[in-house]
Amino acid sequence: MSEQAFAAVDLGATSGRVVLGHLQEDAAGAGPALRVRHVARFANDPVRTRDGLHWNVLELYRQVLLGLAAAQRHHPGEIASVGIDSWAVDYGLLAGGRLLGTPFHYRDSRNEAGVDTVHARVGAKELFARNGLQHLPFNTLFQLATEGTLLEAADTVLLIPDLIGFWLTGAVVAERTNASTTGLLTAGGDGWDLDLARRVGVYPHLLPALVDPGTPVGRLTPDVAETVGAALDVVAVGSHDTASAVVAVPATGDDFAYVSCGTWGLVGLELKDPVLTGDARTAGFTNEGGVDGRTRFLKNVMGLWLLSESLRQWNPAATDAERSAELSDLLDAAARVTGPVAVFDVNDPAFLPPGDVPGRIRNWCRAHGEPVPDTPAQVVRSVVESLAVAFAAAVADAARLADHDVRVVHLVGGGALNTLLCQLTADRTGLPVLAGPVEATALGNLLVQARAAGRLGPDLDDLRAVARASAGVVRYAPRHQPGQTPRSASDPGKP
Ligand code: LFR
Repeated sequence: MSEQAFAAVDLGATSGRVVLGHLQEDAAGAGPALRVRHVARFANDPVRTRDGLHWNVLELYRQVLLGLAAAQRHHPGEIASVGIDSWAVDYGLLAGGRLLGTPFHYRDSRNEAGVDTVHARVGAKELFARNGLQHLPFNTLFQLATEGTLLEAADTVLLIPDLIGFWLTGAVVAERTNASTTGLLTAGGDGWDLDLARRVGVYPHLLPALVDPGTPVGRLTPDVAETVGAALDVVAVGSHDTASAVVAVPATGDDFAYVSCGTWGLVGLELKDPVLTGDARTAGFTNEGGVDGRTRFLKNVMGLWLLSESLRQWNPAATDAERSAELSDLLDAAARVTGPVAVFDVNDPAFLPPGDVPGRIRNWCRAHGEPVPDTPAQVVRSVVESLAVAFAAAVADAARLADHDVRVVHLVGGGALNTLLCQLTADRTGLPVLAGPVEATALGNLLVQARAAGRLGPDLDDLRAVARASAGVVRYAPRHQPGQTPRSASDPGKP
């Protein structure tokens, strides 16, 4: 008999993938595990047109169809369901089922105007009290405030994974974890804040019914099923990629912090309830919705974007493969850099838009009396060092603000492959860092589907046990305590 498999569509800000997970019962006596295979991987290259920076959503959808068709071709009859996750906040507007305009990229500069419009109606303090979100200029409600006549014409707003799900199945839903990043959901995620929506100009009828991760969404429509080769079922997962990644944190107990490290470094805790204090707001923390009603109390730290955008600046024509080879050479060189290393504020909004990130880092350092990194290896070292400092500060702040014990930091996502970053994060936090799984987002997506199919235990702890059995984890011990952080790269600090 063929094995049962689940398909994860995982769309990141720079690339997307379709991944298959086969559930293996009791792998080598360690309990069930998911054997994860990549079926398709494709670039996600934004496109700038006269009106701004956009996602190429039609190309993404085409790649999803190709990926699902390939999965079905290689594993006919095995795929029990499909789950979709992506980055948060961005959306398509629809009228009568038609997409109105091309979705904007959250790094487009239009958002500042939206912030002013919204804040003129609802102040920052009240917003945080209602939606619990860190102020990020790209939160959906600020973006919607820039839409003007298009919003008037629309009858539905769908976040990106829900839009892909709609094209696949025809079902119109808003998955709750991702809906929590819009700024229009009540803190704690009970429902849309319709009063707030009205005050910021979003008609309640635009907001679809909320569904929880694990809920069946629908079946591929007949024409899509013909393209893919089977009438597969789509199941809601933690469709915010970070929510899926947090599900796959291979933690035991709750005294852990996580860094979900890809384009962004999402640093924080999993809690039962939101933290809505003034201190949490001014420290820039967010309360996003997690799977099973948990709160993801975290901070958006700039993340590996600083490296990917620097590489793009240094070699704009490089292919994906060339870029990852260059990155690995540069990280080796960065680990060997000696002399003082600049530590800059990675969260400075200057680093948000695409462009000359190395130049902006040098400007920041000049303006703040830091040594100015010159060579690419020095820039990379400075980025990695500064990310580790920001991660450590966010872990300490989260623990303090939520009054929560943290004994270990789980670093998941692509950043788990960056040994320098993992070691420096252990050094700067003074805590052990457990790095992996690298594919936490896809794994979390698959785990929620396997549970919905009745194949796994009911609790997040059950899912995390499967995550532990499914992926390797590397341990980094701190080489010194946080108070003894070195200023010189050649001095890793006292053991
Ligand atoms: C990570 C992420 C973050 C979100 C940012 C923008 O991929 O989803 O959680 O703040 O992208 O959507």
